[in-house]
Amino acid sequence: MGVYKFKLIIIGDPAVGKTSLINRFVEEQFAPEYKETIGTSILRKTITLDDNEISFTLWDIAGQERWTDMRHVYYLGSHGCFCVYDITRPITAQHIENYWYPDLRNFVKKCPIVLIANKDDMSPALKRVDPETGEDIAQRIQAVRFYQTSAKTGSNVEAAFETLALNLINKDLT
Ligand code: G3D
Ligand code: MG
Repeated sequence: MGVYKFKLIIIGDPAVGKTSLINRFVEEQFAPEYKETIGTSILRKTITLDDNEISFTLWDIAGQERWTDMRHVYYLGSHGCFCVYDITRPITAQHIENYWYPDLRNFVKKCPIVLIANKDDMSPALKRVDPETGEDIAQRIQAVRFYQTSAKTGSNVEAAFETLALNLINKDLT
């Protein structure tokens, strides 16, 4: 039992659903605090998990995915990270390995990662990245877990956040 505060970041190509995932998780829609200088929205959410109170500060890169100048501010001090790709666009999954993961590790050496394939609600014909590919990428970037989520239906969104939180708490205890 304890009280925790974690900064989480969410990275991935434009339009994979980063903002939608955060909005789905933070149902109470407080006006997000927008930091114009660093192109980032910051939202807060507190949950109770196994008797622990966990306050998240969620940093949304908010349209500045290609803007690298202030990237170090975004990454600074993150405890955990979601890497998100769009299950209908294989290029966005490749970019996790070729771009986002190396970029993260340039700035944050160790924080745990949950890999997310978002838009799992799309019709099977449109889902062009299979789960095995997702699991392979997860292994190669040493993610603690891989989820297929839908920000639209909410499927697996809470599970992804809870997994990252539990990983951070357990890390804290050792
Ligand atoms: P980003 O923050 O990564 O750039 P957004 O992505 O959250 O802005 O989402 C980009 C588009 O994808 C949005 O559509 C959004 O509604 C849609 N989207 C996000 N998550 C899901 C999902 O799980 N399922 C489906 N079907 N669509 C999703 P628009 O049309 O508004 O651009
Ligand atoms: Mg966004």
